[in-house]
Amino acid sequence: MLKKLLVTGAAGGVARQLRPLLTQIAQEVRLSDLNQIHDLEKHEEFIAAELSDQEQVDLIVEGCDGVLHLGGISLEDAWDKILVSNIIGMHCLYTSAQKFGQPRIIFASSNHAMGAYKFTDMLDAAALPRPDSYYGVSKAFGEQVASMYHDKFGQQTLVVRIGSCLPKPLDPRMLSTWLSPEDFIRLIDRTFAVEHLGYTIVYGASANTRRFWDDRLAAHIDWQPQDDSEQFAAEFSDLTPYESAIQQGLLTYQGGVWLRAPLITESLE
Ligand code: NAI
Ligand code: 15L
Repeated sequence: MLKKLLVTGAAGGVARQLRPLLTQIAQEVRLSDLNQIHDLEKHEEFIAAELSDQEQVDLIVEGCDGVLHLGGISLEDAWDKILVSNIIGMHCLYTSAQKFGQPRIIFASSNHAMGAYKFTDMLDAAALPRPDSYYGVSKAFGEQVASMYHDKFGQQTLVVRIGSCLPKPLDPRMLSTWLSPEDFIRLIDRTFAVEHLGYTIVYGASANTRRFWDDRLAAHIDWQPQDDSEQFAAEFSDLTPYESAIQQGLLTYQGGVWLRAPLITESLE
């Protein structure tokens, strides 16, 4: 068990689902975000930090023996916003980690780093990134930052290309991409328990019947997801047109509609 886990992006949707389960992972949890968190449990503390500010990131990383890096822009946005939170932020985090004992890092990458692959493609960790958005590009960049810090300095990271981490799938595509919060916790547990993590990439999806990702290249961490989104399939009234569109190659990209959406061009003011 970790002594102190840092969770960035702790005011966000994924952290909200994981927080009650993190007592399985660490004795103490340090939550950080731009936005304040008020409902702290006994084992939790909160420190506000801007991820692109090196001094602030130093303060949150110091004293932690593991990091769950969820912070950043989590959807497509203007390039300059993505640049600050996801690109500069990633550099600050890895710079701090080198100063403070190289805590293992879990980097919340995204399926949108691979979102231009087709639904009919079965991807593993050796597949090259094919981002579908500025956001996806920033996640591919983040993965490469983690890779470089591993090769140069031995920093260990789990890159998890999260599909859709929600209490349940919200549309038919998520029957393939859904990651239950419980399976995410199982993954976090394995990441900190395994003797040698190195630089490992996994696809963050539960054991879904319709999964299109293959995690055999990460077999050394022995993550065994247990949930299957098929239990929710009946909630989508008619899957037939959707399934036949996939079969005909019309439906299309693993990242859904993102590849075909226009880029957001207005800038930060
Ligand atoms: P979210 O948008 O709900 O939470 C992200 C948090 O990061 C927010 O609370 C925000 O205030 C904080 N943040 C943004 N920029 C910041 C900055 N510059 N400094 C400090 N804090 C900053 O996102 P969610 O859904 O919780 O996702 C968590 C992570 O997982 C994100 O990195 C996202 O890209 C990734 N992810 C999530 C998926 C999902 O299904 N929810 C799927 C794939 C990836
Ligand atoms: C993501 O990367 C987003 O952060 C999340 O909000 C969802 O859109 C998810 O991917 C998805 O593709 O379902």
